[in-house]
Amino acid sequence: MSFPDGFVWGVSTSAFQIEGATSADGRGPSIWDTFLADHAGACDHYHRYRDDVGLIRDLGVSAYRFSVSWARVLPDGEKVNPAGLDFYDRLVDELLGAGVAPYATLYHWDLPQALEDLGGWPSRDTAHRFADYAAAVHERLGDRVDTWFTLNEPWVAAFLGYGAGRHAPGRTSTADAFRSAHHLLLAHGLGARALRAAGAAKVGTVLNISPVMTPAQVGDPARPLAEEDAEAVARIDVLANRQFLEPLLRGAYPDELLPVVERACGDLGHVRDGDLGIINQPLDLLGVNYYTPLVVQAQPSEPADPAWPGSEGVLFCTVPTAVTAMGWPIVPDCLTRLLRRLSGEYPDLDLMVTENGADFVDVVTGDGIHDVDRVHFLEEHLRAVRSAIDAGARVRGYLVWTLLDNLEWADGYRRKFGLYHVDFATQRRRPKDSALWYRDVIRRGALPPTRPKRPTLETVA
Ligand code: GBH
Repeated sequence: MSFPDGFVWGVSTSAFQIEGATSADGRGPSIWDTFLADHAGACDHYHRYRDDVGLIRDLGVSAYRFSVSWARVLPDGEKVNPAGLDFYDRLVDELLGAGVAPYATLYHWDLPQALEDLGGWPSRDTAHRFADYAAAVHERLGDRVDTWFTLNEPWVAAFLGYGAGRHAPGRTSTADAFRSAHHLLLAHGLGARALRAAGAAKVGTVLNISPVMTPAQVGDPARPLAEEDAEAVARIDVLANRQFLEPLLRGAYPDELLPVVERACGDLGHVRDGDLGIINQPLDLLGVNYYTPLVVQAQPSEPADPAWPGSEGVLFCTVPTAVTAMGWPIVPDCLTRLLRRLSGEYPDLDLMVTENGADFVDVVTGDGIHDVDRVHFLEEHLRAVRSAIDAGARVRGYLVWTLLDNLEWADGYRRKFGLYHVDFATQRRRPKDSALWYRDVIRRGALPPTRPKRPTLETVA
């Protein structure tokens, strides 16, 4: 079970989830500061980044994917705050000193509140502001950062933030969700162009592509579908995946999407001539965040879910597989299928798993943090990546979500995805068994021959 030479092992985080220090050195508020009451401390990474880079180095990873807080760099959305950039300057130097390649994500959901006040993502101007912001960050870090991701999961930002209101800024308009999705894509295109013009070595973006299937297909992918179930699967695949993949990689929206957008928005006026050409920039790398599949079936009486405009008659299903603590079904085989699908449809595209991980309840004892469920989860998903590579998928690396237990957005601090445990009262970090296991995998460049056993009642006592 070894991985190709040059395979990138890494770990991912995002600014809002770990940095804290929300008013330090001139940072302005972001939409997530406004949306969440209890958020100011997070992991205090802003002050502890040196120690945290030590933890990253201890893992032996070759890459660390972090995100830049737009509200540190442009607190009022307009004027660059050099002190905000200083933080990333120090972080990048610390990473390079530790032998870890910095991968910068420019937008992981934390829009400056000042730009939300001017209209946020439903406003076209935000895409142009993003390009200016990208250029400002590149100007400071571009001599040392080679790999740039414009956006993280635009589906979430648009449809949970502006459609379902479950994420910041908490707005509930399907029209605004579709306009946001388009403007996020446009921001990617304008940002990618600005980065490229400034000499960025590698430009990519990150999507949460979700394999879509019926409950029966979870265990049996080849299972033939009833016509109405095939239609339900196709409809959700358009909204979740093709809405983003096709403009980015083919320069066109799927035909099936446009009537849905037109119905929600009244017209297609926000999609202007030339936009798709801007969105369709050459991509050096597509980041894929994978956690769990979307499982659906036809159910005529079902109303549309606000996060899925046009999903009338589609039921989102649970499946009788193992689940994480958040209830997300654990289906590693879907990661293989997803990577193979992408490499099949886009044979020249380099892929990277930019997030994969899980929330579990960890067993904290005096002698360590025991998270055998997470070890098993990671192991099974790495096997799935390996199977995809064997089948010819161009997967260049794998980054675990995430370094530290952190602020899990609307779910707060109770969700634990970290390789390192954080005691939020003291900010003490301790490696979980999964951190030690991952370090061993990286050292070997392969999965160890045996996997750790789940403790029995006897061994626990
Ligand atoms: C990632 O998103 C994020 O990039 C990361 O910041 C986060 O910490 C990590 O996952 C763990 O959650 O029930 O309709 O609200 C994961 C993609 C898509 C998963 C939306 C949760 C909830 C859908 N997410 N999904 S809904």
